[in-house]
Amino acid sequence: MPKPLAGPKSRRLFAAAAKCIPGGVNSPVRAWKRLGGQPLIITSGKGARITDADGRTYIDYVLSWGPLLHGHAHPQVVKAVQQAAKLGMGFGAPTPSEAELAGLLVKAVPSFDRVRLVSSGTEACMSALRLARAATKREIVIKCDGCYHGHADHLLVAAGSGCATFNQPDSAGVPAAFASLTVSVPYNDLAAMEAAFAKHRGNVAAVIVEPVAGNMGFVPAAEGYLKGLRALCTREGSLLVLDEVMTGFRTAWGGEQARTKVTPDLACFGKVIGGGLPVAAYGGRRDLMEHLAPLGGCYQAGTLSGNPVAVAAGLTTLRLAGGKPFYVAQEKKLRVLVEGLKSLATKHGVPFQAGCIGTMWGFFFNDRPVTNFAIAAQSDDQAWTTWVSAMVRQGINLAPSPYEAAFFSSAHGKAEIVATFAAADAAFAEVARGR
Ligand code: KE4
Repeated sequence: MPKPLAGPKSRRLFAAAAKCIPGGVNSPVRAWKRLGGQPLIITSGKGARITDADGRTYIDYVLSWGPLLHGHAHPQVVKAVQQAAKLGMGFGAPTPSEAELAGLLVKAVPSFDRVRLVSSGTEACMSALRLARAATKREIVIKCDGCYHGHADHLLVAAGSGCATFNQPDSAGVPAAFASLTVSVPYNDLAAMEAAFAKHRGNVAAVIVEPVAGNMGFVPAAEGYLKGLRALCTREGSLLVLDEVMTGFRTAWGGEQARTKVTPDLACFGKVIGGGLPVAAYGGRRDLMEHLAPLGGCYQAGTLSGNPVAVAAGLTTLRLAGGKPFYVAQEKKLRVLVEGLKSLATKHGVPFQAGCIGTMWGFFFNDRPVTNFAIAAQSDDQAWTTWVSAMVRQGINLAPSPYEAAFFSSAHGKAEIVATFAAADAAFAEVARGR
């Protein structure tokens, strides 16, 4: 059995945590089950790097699962949070900053006439679908196998991310009646979507989809797929909901809907718009959003929605990016990393797929392009485990599941890319030896 990836202090701290927290983690995918089940305990981060309890540093491509567009503890983000906190941690009342963030989102996101701030992607997706059902007076929601839209009961159907990691795409505790109104079809398959509409004609409230799937690994929408979904929903009188919790201001300024010019009826954002603190949002056309209380009969609420300290982190993060040029520049750097990894895999004869959009990327140990969850699940698990373990051992932090995406930040530069190549070269060699 290879040496555990976590050092002695991490192991001690994890054992203590497991005495109070189920599985020692506050979110299952952090449990590192596929990497030996003993996660690193992280004590700090700065720029592109994190440090664990044993003082080891790692170039980080998890970036808190996507929020950290500018790396860890960016000085201007930290300063904004400190200044906001000094004015009070929150008031349960409207504040100037939440309206500023809402204004920035409405200006940047093509589908947003109105936006409601919440505290997590789960809340954003759950609320957007409640609104879709209220506005259309229909019940069925169609999602895609391997896409993950948070852990609301009715969305834990054929779900990705941690659900797929633990082979639990449907969760215990969700009554069949709750799940029965959710239909899941393969991603990138318009014929399957058409068939689902035919089966539930007149009762489909919404289709919810990740415009770039990041919870079955990194799987971009196929050419024409999003446009096809848009046309189908328009024809059927259903709402297209883009779950941009991961892609929002990660792949492009304004999200994938800005980059692809496919405008949904509603969209969900999170992660980057909170800059690492709990901010998420859902929004869309004014006529839809005005179904929400206090204007309409669709209820959604939240104690910490629009919290000024969290909003300060999100606003500063978005202002630091500022617009499209930031993503063009970052993608240019990230493409060097991705193409270099592909070249190293080829050098060692290891079947490897990799891609990137904006500052989001991912890879599969597969000999063919991955376009949906079923193909993702056929990837070489042993190769993934060997390679990722070897990368972590050499100081490169990657998601502990093959059903996740990877991320890049403006703090990642040439030094990080060169160090990643050196680690990857040795890791691919280890995979090749084991084949
Ligand atoms: P949260 O409730 O975790 O903030 O967001 C749920 C969510 C919704 N939609 C998409 C596309 C998402 O990726 C997520 C959450 N992403 C996972 C990682 N794939 C969060 C990490 C975790 O669950 O610990």
